[in-house]
Amino acid sequence: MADDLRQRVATELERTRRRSAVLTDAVDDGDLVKQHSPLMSPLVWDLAHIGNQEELWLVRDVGGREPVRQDIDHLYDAFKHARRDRPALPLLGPAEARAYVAQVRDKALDVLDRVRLEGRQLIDNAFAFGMIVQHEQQHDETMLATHQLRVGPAVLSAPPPPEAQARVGGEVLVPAGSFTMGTSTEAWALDNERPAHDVFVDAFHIDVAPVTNAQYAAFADDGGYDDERWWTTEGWRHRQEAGLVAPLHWSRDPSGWLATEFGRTAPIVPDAPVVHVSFHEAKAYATWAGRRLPTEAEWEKAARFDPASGRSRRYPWGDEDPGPEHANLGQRHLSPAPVGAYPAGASPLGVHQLIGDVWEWVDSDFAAYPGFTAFPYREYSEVFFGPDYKVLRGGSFGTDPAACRGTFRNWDYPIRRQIFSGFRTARTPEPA
Ligand code: AVJ
Ligand code: FE
Repeated sequence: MADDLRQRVATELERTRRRSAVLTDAVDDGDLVKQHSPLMSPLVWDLAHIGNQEELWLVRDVGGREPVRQDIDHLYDAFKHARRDRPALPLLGPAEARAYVAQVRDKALDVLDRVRLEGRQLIDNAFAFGMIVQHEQQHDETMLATHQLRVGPAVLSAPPPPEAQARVGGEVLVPAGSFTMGTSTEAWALDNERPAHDVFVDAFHIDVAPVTNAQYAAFADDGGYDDERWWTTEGWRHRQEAGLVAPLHWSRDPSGWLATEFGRTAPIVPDAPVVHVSFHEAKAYATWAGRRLPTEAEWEKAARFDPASGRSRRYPWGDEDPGPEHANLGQRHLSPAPVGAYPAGASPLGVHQLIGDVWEWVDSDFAAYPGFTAFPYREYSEVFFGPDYKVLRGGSFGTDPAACRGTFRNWDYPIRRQIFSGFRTARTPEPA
């Protein structure tokens, strides 16, 4: 049992490192140390930060071993230096960073071989390894967003996403009632997903699919960006200051809207979910459409609640881990898939593509669930709770299955859109 678990963890660490290598080997040293956007770290920072976190958590904490490079801890502490300031730090260079992460990995695997995985230590130690896998995957998604901002010829490639297999659209009614939100049993769930708790949710309608490029283009083409009525006060101020006219990476062409993805420019795919919109843009679209964004509880109920059994599932399709038939995850493709491409991933109420494709903004601040306790450290989630951050749910095409669950919560500032962010809309039924 313990050896099985050791093998699974080693496989996950290895698989995840291959992804980090793809993202950092695809570009030359100049591109690794360069800042592609003030919103992002140089890729070489993410790489060494991945190693430093693994050193802190697995080598020093779980393993009780001597530090490998205590002298560099401060350079890779995300709270010490803002992303925009990181290129000026005396960072490890590409070759040094690669050697460092490999050295840390050797030690972490040695810790994994010897660590106790029984009883209470099973939970704590296995979680530490699971958390490190998720942490690396999260930074891999961040590095993928950096690649999206990089200017120059394409260096990443992947097969196109599957085509639509079913015609999906419109909305479904989710009946009023309580459901279980969050989890107390999911082994790798982070502190902010815990504990499981019952939430009563009034009846609501929710879109069967994320808002598509064609739908979003209709808003832009209708002058949505120039009409203050659709925007919140804060959203309108940001739209004015930032000069927003379309999603990030869109451009206007006589033939219509184009989008640039990982160095390739092509007409927008009409029936694929819109990506690279901020919370403010998502909310303005919803208001223009006579609708609203779902709350976080509504989103999770639509994603997990099974009316037949009354229980919440791990994923919309059931309790099985995600497979390629369920959802567009893990950088298997380099763009969201058209709506209707994943009928096997739909929820019992018939809501599609809740997991994968695009992170979905919900109209909720990032807040603690009742009974929350910070684990393993306050800086993972607790310091971000409050009105500054909005929640995103469901994961994107760039999110690995290890870092994506029906309960997984992401968060960001409402102005951010360099992440793979989209949305779907909802509405409250009219009183009978
Ligand atoms: C959960 C994606 C908001 O990238 O800031 C990475 C994840 N935390 N290292 C982030 C994270 C620490 C986090 N997000
Ligand atoms: Fe990190």
